[in-house]
Amino acid sequence: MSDLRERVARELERTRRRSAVLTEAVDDDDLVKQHSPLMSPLVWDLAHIGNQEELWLVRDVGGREPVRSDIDHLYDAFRHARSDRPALPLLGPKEARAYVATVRDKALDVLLGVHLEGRRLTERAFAFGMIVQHEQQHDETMLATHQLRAGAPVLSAPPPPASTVDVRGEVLVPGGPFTMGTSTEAWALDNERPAHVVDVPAFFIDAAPVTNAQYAEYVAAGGTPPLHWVPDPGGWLATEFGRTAPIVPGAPVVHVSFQEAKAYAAWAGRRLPSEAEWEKAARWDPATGRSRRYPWGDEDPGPEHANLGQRHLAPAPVGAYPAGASPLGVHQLIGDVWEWVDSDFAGYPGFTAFPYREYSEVFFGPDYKVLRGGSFGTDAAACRGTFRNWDYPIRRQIFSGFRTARDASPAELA
Ligand code: AVJ
Ligand code: FE
Repeated sequence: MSDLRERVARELERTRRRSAVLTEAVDDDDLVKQHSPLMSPLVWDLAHIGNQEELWLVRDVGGREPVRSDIDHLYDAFRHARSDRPALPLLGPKEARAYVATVRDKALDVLLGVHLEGRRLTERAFAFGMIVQHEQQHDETMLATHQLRAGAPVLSAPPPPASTVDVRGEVLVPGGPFTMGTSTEAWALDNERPAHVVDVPAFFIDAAPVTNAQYAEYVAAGGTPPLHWVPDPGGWLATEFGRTAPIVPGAPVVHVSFQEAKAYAAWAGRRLPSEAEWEKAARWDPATGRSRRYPWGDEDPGPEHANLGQRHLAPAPVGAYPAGASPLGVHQLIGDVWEWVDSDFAGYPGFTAFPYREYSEVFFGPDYKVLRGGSFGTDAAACRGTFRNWDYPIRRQIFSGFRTARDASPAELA
């Protein structure tokens, strides 16, 4: 097998192991029931993962006969809202598992036979990379469903690393142009393309995401507690994956809506960064003027760089990832918590929908706000310095936090 073919097969396999963990940790009742009207039953996500793989890899790339064309409509996310999915005649747990396994066998067979080389290499290899990212994104969605599930804990992981450096205050990002988005990142999705130059005036950005301790002050002043916080005479507790424990003061706050993030920033006399500001803080290297793939450089994320991939089931305290900081000293931009930015989800100049409008273009507009950087539940395959996530501004069942920013005054630049 070629290197690319082997790498794709390994990524498909690694990703399927994660889906298995998330769907085998609970019993069949828990798989088919709806844990929140905001989420699909886990068994829907599982069969939807298989159906997307059937549509893109087995039918489109492979040109094979359908495995189950009779169920396409059940797993079309545009056809049925999440709240309506439990009432559909969905595949049961056993059928769903058999279905995704059959589709996977055929997809691997397509992978063996397809010409990855040649003119259509990018398109064909890209379809496999997109399926890996799609499954990982649904795995993160299933992790958020686990977070909403009542009952005894079923998932476990070692605690995140401790803080080893003191990170506080803000960092000045000098004004001037930088390259936003990408035209060269192999697995980047349509909405991350193309690379384009944006002139960003000087601004200050928090060196770390807003912490539980900082956010608790805002709650004491009348702000809304994050989802999953529980009041206790001794302070705030949080229930996470079935375990209730005191909030970790130094860890980034999680499960906050865009609206509350924005209100917090105003209360603190600051504002949220724009999407361009966030990406400049994350990627711009003042020494070369180049935009890096990640804050720490061009290497793929390792466990020393960022809290990604469900290795831990919580954000790590601020100061736990010094090796992941940007050249300007901005920490934990990648991993831990998705960060709300004050920008609507829109196409970059020169945007072209690929492979079709339904992936991102139909979501462009003022209804959705952008989140950047990925969370502890985001896999590295679905997280880049250019990666863009989006959601409604009221949503907080996702692993969402934020950091704040402010304009730099002329006096501060002199
Ligand atoms: C990019 C996370 C907003 O889950 O709605 C999954 C990804 N698109 N299936 C979502 C996605 C189609 C998407 N987000
Ligand atoms: Fe999907």
